[in-house]
Amino acid sequence: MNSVWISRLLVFMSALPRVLCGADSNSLCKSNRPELDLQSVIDNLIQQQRKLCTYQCLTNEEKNSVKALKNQVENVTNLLFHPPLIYNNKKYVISKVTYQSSDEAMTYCTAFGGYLAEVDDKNEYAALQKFVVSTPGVDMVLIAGTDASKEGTWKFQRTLAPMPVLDWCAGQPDDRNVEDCMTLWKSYGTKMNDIGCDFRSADYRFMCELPKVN
Ligand SMILES: [Ca+2]
Ligand SMILES: [Ca+2]
Repeated sequence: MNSVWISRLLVFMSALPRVLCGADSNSLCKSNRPELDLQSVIDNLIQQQRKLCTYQCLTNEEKNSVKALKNQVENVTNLLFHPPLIYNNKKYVISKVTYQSSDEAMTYCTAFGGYLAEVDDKNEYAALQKFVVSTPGVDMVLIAGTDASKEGTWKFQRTLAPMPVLDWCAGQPDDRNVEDCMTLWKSYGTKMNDIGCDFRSADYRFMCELPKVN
C-alpha cells in the first residue's frame, strides 16, 4: 500500500467514529467504541506510514541530493569495477584494478556495502565461473576463502564458516611459498586455486558480492 492510499485511509478512519455514531452519539455506539479501539488502529496506521516515509517524504532538495549521491557512487563503481553480474538478488563485481592484500580487497568490498564474493553453493559457483569467463582482461580473481588458521581447512574470512564448495584446478591447492587465499583462475578452467594473500602480481583482480540496489 502506498502512502497516498494510507493517507486516504487515515482520513477515512479519523471520520469513522462520527460516521458510525452520528452527532448524538447514542449509548449503544458509546458502549461499542472501546471495543472498536479506532484510535489504536489509527495510531498503528500512522506508524506504518512513517515507516514507508523514507524517500517519498523527502523534500525536492533532499531528493536531488540523494540522486546526486547515487550518481557519484555509480561513477566510482564504474571506475573501479567491470560491468556487474546480477544473480539471485545480489550484485557481483570484478575489479579493474589490482590489490595489495586480501584485507585491502575486502576493505574495497566493504566500502561498497559487501564483502569478497562467497561461493555458497554449486549454482552460485557456476554463475561466478561464467561471470569470470565473460569478463574480458581478467585471469586470476580473488574471492572469499582462506586456510590461514589451519592449512587445508578452508573458511570464509567474514563468517569463519567452512567453505561448502571446493573445486580445485589440476595440481591445486599447492600452498606454494605459503598460499592461504582463494582465487578463480580462468587459464585453468576457471576453477579454484590457492594464492598468497598479499600482492604478488599486477594481473590479480578481486570480486565483491554486493547487495542489489534498484
Ligand atoms: Ca594454504
Ligand atoms: Ca596455488
